[in-house]
Amino acid sequence: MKKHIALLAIVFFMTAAMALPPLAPGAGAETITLSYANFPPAPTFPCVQMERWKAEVEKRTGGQVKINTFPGGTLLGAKEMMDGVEAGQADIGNLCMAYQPGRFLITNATSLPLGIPNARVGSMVLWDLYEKYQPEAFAKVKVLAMFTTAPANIMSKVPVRSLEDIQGLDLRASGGAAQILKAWGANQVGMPMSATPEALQKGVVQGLFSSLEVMKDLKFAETCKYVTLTDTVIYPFAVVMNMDRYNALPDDVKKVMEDLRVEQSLWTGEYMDEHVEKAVAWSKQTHQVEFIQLSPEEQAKWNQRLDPIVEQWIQDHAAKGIPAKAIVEDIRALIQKYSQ
Ligand code: 3IO
Repeated sequence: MKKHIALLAIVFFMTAAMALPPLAPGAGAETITLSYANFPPAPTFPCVQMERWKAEVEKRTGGQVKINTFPGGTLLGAKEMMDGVEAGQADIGNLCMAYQPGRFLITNATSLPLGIPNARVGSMVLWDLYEKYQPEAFAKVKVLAMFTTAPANIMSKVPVRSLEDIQGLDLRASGGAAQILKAWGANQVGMPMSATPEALQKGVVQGLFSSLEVMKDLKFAETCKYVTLTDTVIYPFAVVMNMDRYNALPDDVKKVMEDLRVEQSLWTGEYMDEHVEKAVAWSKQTHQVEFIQLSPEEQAKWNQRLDPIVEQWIQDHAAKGIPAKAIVEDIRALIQKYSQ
């Protein structure tokens, strides 16, 4: 009998606690619920950073804002992000700019072979470039964060030790990274990361060109037993919010999101860099993946193939009325600034 009363008391107090309104700031205000769409599976870095942002926003608004996250393309797919957020199908979305290369012309310049050394530097360079040029492509949304991957390397089922080995090899990449694969002579196959596990499984591609943390997060180390280290280009990402939905937020909530923009971008870059290191160690230990380091002479041959890319990009984009030369110079200067 005593036991029952104790149990009833516990249930009563738990129910009462759950029914209590969240504490300040914004205590008493109605809860604002926002949806956040993402395209790859939950263990990958875009979703890890999404959960971190959700937790920070919920904490800093004292529970006034609740974020419902949708990983794995369950709300919007990889190429639907920008249109879907603009149309309000999701309140917030995480997108990879490489999947619509013709849409994000200015910010995609960060995926030219200009030597971004890591994701931390890449993310800060991308953020500053966005702030300076305020690209038209993002005019209809509120940008909540921008970050990049670590530089891309070749993950493959067959060893790639020389330029000869990569000729005609079916490798997956997107955007700026895809241009690099073409220049090296691979048969470049374009698709988002979210489609890559199946393409590898079915043998549609023999490997991919991206940052190495996916060796662990998407278990590519099980099929790709070789990595050729090239540390070539990054993939740029953005987190965007529906503009009307953002404008309708109370000022204190806007401030929380505003304050998080650079912090979240930096957090994600640093998380990525640390996670790549862990994934490399894990791939060697758990799956005996061979990491191939090109000789300096071989590396020089690979780099030589990339020489025309930046000049060509400047020509093509200047013809479209974009200050292409200034953008490339800015990226070079920002890399210097953030590498110190
Ligand atoms: C990426 C995209 C989704 C999940 C994990 C990821 N790691 C690196 C990328 C970059 C990218 O978008 C791509 O397609 O290689």
